[in-house]
Amino acid sequence: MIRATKDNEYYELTSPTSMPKASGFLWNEKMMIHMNCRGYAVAQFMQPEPAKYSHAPNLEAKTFMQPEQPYYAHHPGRFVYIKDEINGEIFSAPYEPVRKQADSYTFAVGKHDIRWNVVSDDISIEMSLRLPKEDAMELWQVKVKNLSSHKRKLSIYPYFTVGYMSWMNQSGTYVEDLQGIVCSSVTPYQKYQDYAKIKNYSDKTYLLADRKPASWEVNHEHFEGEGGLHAPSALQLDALEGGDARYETPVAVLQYRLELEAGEEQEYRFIFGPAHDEEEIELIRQRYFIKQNTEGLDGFALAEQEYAAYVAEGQGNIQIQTPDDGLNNFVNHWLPRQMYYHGKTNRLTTDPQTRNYLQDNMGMSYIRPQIAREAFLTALAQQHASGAMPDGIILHPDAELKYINQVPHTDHCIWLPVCMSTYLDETNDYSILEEQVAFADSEEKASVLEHMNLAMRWLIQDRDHRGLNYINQGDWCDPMNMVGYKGKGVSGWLTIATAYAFKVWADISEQAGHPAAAQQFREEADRTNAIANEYLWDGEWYARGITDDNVVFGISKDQEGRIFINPQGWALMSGAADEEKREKLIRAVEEQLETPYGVEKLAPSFTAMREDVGRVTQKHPGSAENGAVYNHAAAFYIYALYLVGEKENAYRLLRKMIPGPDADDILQRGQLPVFIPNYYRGAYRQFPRTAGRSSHLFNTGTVPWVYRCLIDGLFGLQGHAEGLLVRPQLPADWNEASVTRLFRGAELHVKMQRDASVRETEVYVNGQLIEGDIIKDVRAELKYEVLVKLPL
Ligand code: CEZ
Repeated sequence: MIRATKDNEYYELTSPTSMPKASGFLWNEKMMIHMNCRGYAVAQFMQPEPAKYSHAPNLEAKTFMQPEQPYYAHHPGRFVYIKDEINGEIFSAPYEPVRKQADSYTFAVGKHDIRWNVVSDDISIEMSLRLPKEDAMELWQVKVKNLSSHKRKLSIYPYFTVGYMSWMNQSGTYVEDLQGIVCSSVTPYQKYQDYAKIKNYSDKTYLLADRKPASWEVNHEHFEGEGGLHAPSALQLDALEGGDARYETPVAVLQYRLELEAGEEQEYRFIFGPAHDEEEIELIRQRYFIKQNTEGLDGFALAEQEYAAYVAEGQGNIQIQTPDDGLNNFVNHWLPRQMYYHGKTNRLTTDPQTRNYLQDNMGMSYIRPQIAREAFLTALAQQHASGAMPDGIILHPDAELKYINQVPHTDHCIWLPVCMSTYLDETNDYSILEEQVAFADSEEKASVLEHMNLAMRWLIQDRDHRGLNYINQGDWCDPMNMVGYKGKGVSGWLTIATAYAFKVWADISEQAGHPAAAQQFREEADRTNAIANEYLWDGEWYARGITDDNVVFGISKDQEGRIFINPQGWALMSGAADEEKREKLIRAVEEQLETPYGVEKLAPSFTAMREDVGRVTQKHPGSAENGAVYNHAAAFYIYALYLVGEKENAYRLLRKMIPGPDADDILQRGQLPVFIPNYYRGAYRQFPRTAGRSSHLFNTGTVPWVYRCLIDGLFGLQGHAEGLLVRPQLPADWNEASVTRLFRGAELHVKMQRDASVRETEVYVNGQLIEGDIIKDVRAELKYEVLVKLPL
């Protein structure tokens, strides 16, 4: 099987399967390559640190959710193989790894569970996934039913991937007492100081079963064998071999044998998750599978109920009925859920970016305003006495600012008034401004009002001689990192956004009884708008910024990145754009940025690095910030359109955020309308084939802005210090719409309809025409019937 060549220059191997890892290696001054007999390679070169150029198709970063996540045969997954014991045929559910076309297949995404129903050869497999409310684990249910008219003999094999856990230590075995598989590892580390941290990690992965399996396999290679994942060798055997993994890649596979009469069904339940040690796994087993309450329900069953209730807490405060069914469904069911996820989890990070934290809590103002309130106080307690906000907000005592939060961005202060205004609209809780809060670098407390004033003043002083705001290594656009790293470059968007922030803060100050401060900030806003118009207006639209070398960019003479969406929308919000500029920039956006899938963030997308702009230009053209339909930015623009009463443009673009209703549109985006992704591919005019494709990344600041667009814009049912402001902006082809609006404890049933007899909007509350457009004195616990007559 192996032999040396005659001249001993080579060793030869004559089978690719007998020693599948048999390998050789080559090196030179700059690189090495480790090449195995089956064609696999690991190569590394120096630049000067070692780097890879042919990459494993795995996640680049463990803590990060990837856009357009690539999937491949060995990608982590949860599957069940089904084998007919009579004829040996196999299929798998949900679909991978066997990829056998089922007779019927349903994938159902719910609010608190995800289900599949797969029927193949008269066997029905129902899989469902739920989570408990608190614990990190997956609760799986698998039902197997014989749909045929005769008895069936089957084996089913839940196959849960564990994968390559650690190069230091990884193993796995079946543990009889636990009735489950336990895989163990040690998170790799180098510094002994890190031991204190890693020793507490949950480095075990387990699969627990409520029913005793006939057999199991924990060794991934033995399971897969030569058959490959679509026909694993272990499934050819009568019984799995009960293997273990000893510094080998583990897997969790169980085997159950079933004899099902015609019509008979069997049910299996599994728990899959991480744990610290076997004691903890034993406690989980007791709690979820063994102990029962007085009604005979175990923890598994109770967790389902508790989790459903938990998700249901994330109801929004509008229920809508409009002529657009797709919109109704999305707004009533999915949008608040996505918003709640952000507000509850802070995107599963211990140091959320400050702007994300504030905007996610802007969304929480509609669902759990108390949580939003606390978040504003938490953020302000980390402000510097200079007024500057940190790049991230620390939410855990052991947390530190990591990754992007080590890169200085200059926009964080503007989000304070912008996001707080929504909280105040919803709650009218101006008492938050009187709360006393310390600083990151000073124990001395100051009121929230003073903190906010400091933040605004910080924005005023962090400017160049022209009065334009520095960008440093980024603003809202994270990867715009090289415009101003030398300390001179400025952000056009941020300058304009500060003007808007001053206006919002002026309104809040006025309302809080500080008219002089309000006046000052209004003047600041006007001054800033004038500066924007002097240095940033390019004739048809606003520039994005001016680099360290004083080059204005995002303008008509640029070949790539000629126009950026953010300065345009925010200039509508800040009032920088007068009537004429408004018309021009809206036209420019429509002509250059609008696509069937929404407005792009910039166009044309950069196809090469622009070193005075930064890594945003290195992202693939049409992906993410480099010219995708970046929904967060699109939502700002739509909000701006509503602010200036551009209701048709606003609705057209708003609708483009949701996949559908046409089948072609859904297929092109490739996503179910159950969340808004952070982007749809853009570069529509450059790469139409891929335009519209969803990133599938559901972490995005888009959602609270969409909610704001609905509340403040489309339905115009915005909170106000005196009550509820009623200013709908329904698109012209809607004759009616109704909204149930929960507001400060009251429930308002609002019916909006076009009426030929009115020339201006009329609002009737419980049958009475009110003066003006504010429903005043809204009382908690009461219900109101509101009729809004809209002119044709
Ligand atoms: O991150 C988001 C940020 O979380 O990008 C937005 C920014 O406003 C959000 O705060 C726009 O730049 O390259 C990068 O660093 C990217 O910027 C990503 O990290 C991006 C991802 O989409 C994560 O959701």
